[in-house]
Amino acid sequence: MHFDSKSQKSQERASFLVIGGFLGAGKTTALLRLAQRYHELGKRVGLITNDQAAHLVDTGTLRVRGFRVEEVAGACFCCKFDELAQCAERLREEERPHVLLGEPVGSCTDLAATVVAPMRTMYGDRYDVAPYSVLVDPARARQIVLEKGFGGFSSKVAYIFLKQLEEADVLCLNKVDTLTPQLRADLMGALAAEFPKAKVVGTSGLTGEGFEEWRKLLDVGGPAGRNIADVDYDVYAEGEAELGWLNAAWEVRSERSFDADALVHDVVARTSSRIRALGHEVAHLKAMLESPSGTAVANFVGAGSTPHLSQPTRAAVSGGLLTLNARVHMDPTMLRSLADAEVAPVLTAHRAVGHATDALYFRPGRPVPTHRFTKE
Ligand SMILES: Nc1nc2c(ncn2[C@@H]2O[C@H](COP(=O)(O)OP(=O)(O)OP(=O)(O)O)[C@@H](O)[C@H]2O)c(=O)[nH]1
Ligand SMILES: [Mg+2]
Repeated sequence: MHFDSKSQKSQERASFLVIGGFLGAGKTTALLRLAQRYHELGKRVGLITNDQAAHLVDTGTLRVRGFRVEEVAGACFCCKFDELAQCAERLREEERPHVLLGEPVGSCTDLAATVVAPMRTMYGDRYDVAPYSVLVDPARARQIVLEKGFGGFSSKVAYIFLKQLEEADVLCLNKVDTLTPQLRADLMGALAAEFPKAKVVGTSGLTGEGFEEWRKLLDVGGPAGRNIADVDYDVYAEGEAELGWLNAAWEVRSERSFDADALVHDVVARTSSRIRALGHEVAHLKAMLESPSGTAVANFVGAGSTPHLSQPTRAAVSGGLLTLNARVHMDPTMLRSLADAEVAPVLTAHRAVGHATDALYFRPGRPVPTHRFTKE
């Protein structure tokens, strides 16, 4: 297709896909797989990430794969709706994407009312807003949906997790590669029974299982953001504020070379092990080392999992920028001190030194959405 004028350019419609779900559910991994699939199908793709603060591992993870990524930082999409709309518009003008994919903050809920429905209603002239997908980590679903527990968090954090499921148009039981057939059937059955308004699909961002079925559901369209949940903003705000947030960065260098993959893995393993030893639940801990030889990323998502190198570089490097993003059920000041104390010996073990460049640590503030659309 040719675009001869700016007006034709701005008439092009794009699909707008919001992929939600709790911290660590696999949103960024899924976004990347979907983006790659759309690219294979000849579609241009734009991505929008979101966090309560700057220095995002997710943005680095996606940019390094060659996609254009815009970032809404400083608050969630719902509280920065106008910025989300501007990012989308910038991508639309500059990249003319067929598909826009947005990843909201994993501790947010009420997104059907505050993001999906406003986008559909206010920008329906330029976007086909797809059904709202929520990814579910099976280990957390087992704890909170099947066993009716709180997943190592408090009842208020579990409340957010359940509200996220309630407002989904499509529920993806993700990471099905980790499940026995019996547990998979039990979880699929429980999700379908407890959230009957949603279509339930089994997916794996690692193997790609279920992604075509899911993508077709998104491409066909249908109701988007119409499952508005009744959300108690006091409980929601208190639940979010129980999570300590840390985005920290270090300039790392070494007289000799070190293994980038082993370094990020060890940062995550050592830090998460210390947090768990103190009795706190990790929602997501991610470490990224950006160097001229590539970007290495490691993650730990709690719920009985083990540290995982999600993006290897297989490179020996002499330095780079190390970024740590931690979302943990603990005091953020303690989290910051703990991270400083645990990262230093890992660097020493790899014969590297680190200079802390930045550290943002806080509890997320009360969500105050720009819009809340509850009716057609
Ligand atoms: N086994 C398995 N692991 C997965 C799958 N999808 C993602 N992961 C892993 O889960 C961890 C978290 O994945 P992310 O994609 O970063 O999760 P997220 O939902 O974007 O996390 P936040 O941005 O912190 O909310 C990483 O270690 C991924 O490699 C999957 O389908 N199967
Ligand atoms: Mg992510």
